[in-house]
Amino acid sequence: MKITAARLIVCSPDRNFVTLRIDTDEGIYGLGDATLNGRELAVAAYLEEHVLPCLIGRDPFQTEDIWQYLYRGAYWRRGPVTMTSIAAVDVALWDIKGKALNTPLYNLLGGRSREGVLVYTHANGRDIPEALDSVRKYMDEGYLAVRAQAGVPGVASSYGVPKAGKPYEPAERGLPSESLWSTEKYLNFAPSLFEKLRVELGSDVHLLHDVHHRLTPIEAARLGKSLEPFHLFWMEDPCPAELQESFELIRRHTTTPIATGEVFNSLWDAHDLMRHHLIDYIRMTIVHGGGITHAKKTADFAALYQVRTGYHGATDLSPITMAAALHLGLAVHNFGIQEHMHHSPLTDGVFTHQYTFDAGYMHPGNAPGLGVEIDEALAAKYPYQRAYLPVARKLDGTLTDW
Ligand code: CS2
Ligand code: MG
Repeated sequence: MKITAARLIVCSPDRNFVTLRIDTDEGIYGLGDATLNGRELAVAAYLEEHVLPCLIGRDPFQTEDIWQYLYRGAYWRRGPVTMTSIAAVDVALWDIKGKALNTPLYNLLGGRSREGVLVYTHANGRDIPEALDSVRKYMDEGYLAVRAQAGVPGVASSYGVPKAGKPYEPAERGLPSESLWSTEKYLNFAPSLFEKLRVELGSDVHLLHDVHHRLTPIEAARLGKSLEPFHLFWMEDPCPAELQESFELIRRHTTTPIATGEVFNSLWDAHDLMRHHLIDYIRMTIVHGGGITHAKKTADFAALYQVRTGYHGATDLSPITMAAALHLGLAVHNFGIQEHMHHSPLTDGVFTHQYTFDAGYMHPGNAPGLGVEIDEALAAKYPYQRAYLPVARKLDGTLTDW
C-alpha cells in the first residue's frame, strides 16, 4: 500500500479544527487531528510546506519509521507545532492500518484491557451553589467523575467558569481577552468549594480540580494539603511544569494526587516527573504529544513508575483525538481516567463518530480504525476564524499564567 495524497481540512464548526486526511492507492484513507488551540495555522503551514510532500509514495503501515523520519529527520525536535504535526500524520496512519486490517484500533494497541473507559466531565458555576448544581446534573447523567470549578469571589472571570449561560469554551474569536487572577483569594476559597461538595454529595463521586498552572510550588503544596480531607481524584497542573524538580516541593507536603502535562509534547517533558514519583497521572495528549506511537511509549514508561494516564480532552481536541484516546485508554494497562468535555452538536455533526457514553464510561466503538468520519461539505460551510485563549493579569496588572 502507498500514500497517494495528503491534505488538510481547516474548519470552524463553533471552534477551529485542523484535520489531516491521508489517502492511499487502495482507496483506504485515514484522519488525523492537527489542532493547536490559538495557533492552528502554524501547524497547518508546517504540515503543508514541510511534511506532507515527504509522505507521498511511502508505505502507511510503517508508522515507526515515518515517526522517526519526521522527528529525527527534521533535526529541529519537539515543540508543540512539530509534535502536533507528527501526531496528525501518525494518527491518520494508524486509522489506515485499522481500516486495512478491518479491526478497531484498540486491537492493534494490545486489545481490550477493560470494558469501558472511565471519563470525567466539567462542572462549573459562578459560585458554590451553582457549581454544586452542575456536579449534581452530571452525576444524574451517569458520570462517576466530575471536575469542579467555581468563580472565586472578588476575581472577575475565573478560569473554568462560563460567560452568560454559554457552555464553557476558553478560546474566543477575535483578539485575546484578559481575565484577572488573585492567588490569595483563590487559596482562601478553593477548600470551601470542595468541603461543600463532599458534604452534599458524599464520598463516592470522584472529584477533580484544575489549578491551570497558576501557583508557585509552595502555594500548590498549601492547596494540596488543604484539600486532603476532601480526597480529590486529582489536583491538576498545580504549577507550570517546565521546572520538573519543582514538584518535589509539592510532594513533600501533600498526598493529594497530582496530574500534569496537557501542554507537554514529548516524553522528555515528563520523564523526571515520573522517575522521581512526582506525579500520579500524565495528561500529555495524543494530538500534542506526537500521536499514538509516542503516547503508547509514554504510557509504557509511565507504567514502570505506577503513573497512570489521564489525557487532556477539552473541546479543542477534535473528536478524532477523543476517539484515539479512547482506543488507547481501552488498551493500555495503566489507564487512569479520560477527560470528556462535550463538543457542540455542530462539531459532532462535522465529525461523526462511533464512540459512546454509558453510565460513566465511554467506548470507542468497534468500527475499523478510529471510527470517525468528517463531513467535508458541512465543514466547508464553517471557515476558519482567528481565535485565541485569554491571557491573565494579577489584580495589579502584572501578566501571569492563564
Ligand atoms: C483545560 C483546558 O481541559 C483542561 O484541563 O486545562 O480547558 C485548556 O485550558 C484548553 O484545552 C486550552 O487549549
Ligand atoms: Mg487542564
